[in-house]
Amino acid sequence: MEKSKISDPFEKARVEKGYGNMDDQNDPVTILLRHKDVRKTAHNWKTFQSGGDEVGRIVIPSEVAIRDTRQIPFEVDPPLHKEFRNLLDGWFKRPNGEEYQAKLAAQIETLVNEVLNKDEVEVVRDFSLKLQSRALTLLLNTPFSESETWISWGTHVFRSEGESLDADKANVLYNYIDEKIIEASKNPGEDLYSVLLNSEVNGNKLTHEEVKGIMILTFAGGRDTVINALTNSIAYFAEHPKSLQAIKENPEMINNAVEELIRYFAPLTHMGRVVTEDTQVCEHAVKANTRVSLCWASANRDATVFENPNEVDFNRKMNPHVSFGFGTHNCLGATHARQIMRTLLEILANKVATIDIVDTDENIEELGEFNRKVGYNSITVKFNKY
Ligand code: EMZ
Repeated sequence: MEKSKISDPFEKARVEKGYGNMDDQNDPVTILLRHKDVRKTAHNWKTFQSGGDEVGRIVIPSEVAIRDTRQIPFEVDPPLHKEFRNLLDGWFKRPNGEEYQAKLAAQIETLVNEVLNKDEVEVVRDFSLKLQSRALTLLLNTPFSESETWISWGTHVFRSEGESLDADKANVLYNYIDEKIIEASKNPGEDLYSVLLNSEVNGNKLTHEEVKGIMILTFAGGRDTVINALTNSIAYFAEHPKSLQAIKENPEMINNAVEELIRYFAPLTHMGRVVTEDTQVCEHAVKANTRVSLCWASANRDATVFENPNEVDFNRKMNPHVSFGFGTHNCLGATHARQIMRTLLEILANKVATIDIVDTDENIEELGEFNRKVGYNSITVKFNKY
């Protein structure tokens, strides 16, 4: 089997019944698998809630045990959700700006030059994590040097090797953010902390806790997801050098290529919702106060929507993938993530002729009856110049 392949473990269950089951810390989850059901459920925020009292419960694995701060706007439902999105959307669309893009391209070019001069590179730690952390300094508008601290935290802020939830690690992030908020309130600058401290929602200044919730989401939500997207892209191009050449020859295909890679990789497998009343999904009864999950990874391979869903096809015409979620809670960081991917593809296509895979250790998620490869714990490659 190709090493870069991300197979679809959900197909049989998706076709036969439309859902699967998993346990998570004694709080079971009904995993919704069909594109239509996933979108419908994502839309229905009244019956399938993101907010609610138990902060961290919609994440799988649940973060109830390691987090008290509500991530905003991710764990807030309408109508308040909209107020926060209105406040944040403009800031998170800055990656569309020319100056931002030039800075991002310069960062990525430096990093690609660095790895081109090495014999072997472990991509997760020495490429993707660095790229993600450095790019985050642009999104937050903080000094570049902060990225050194973030890189030292490793790929996930709540998980460590061997531990799916690591409270000590989470506290490192919480303390860091607390400190930065206090600093910004004493000495306001032009970074996201300062901007938020100066903002109002519904006529009230944001509290420390609200700013913290937005910042935790910004750090956690776009971390392993972006790292998976970047690392999987490198693995893909290692095994499909012609696709990289095609991009070099036809740079106008980059946007489609990025959407297709993101569909195929689905860097975030699924996201939960808490059911507020007894109801039904795909003719299956679900009880109030249980959890369902919207399985983006499965929806993206639904053959009723995507032709040859298990193939990466940069010329795909219709691509209504749900890798950035769907409906109310569509990904706030999507503009940034897309810009990172586009820039990476452009620079790789121009500088890298081929990539050799030396060694891989896959990251397999265990989801009850399903096991899904989401990326790599590590993958060592050699980048070859033109
Ligand atoms: C949460 C989540 C958001 C969660 C879009 O996803 O990402 C996960 O990696 C975090 O653990 O807390 O931010």
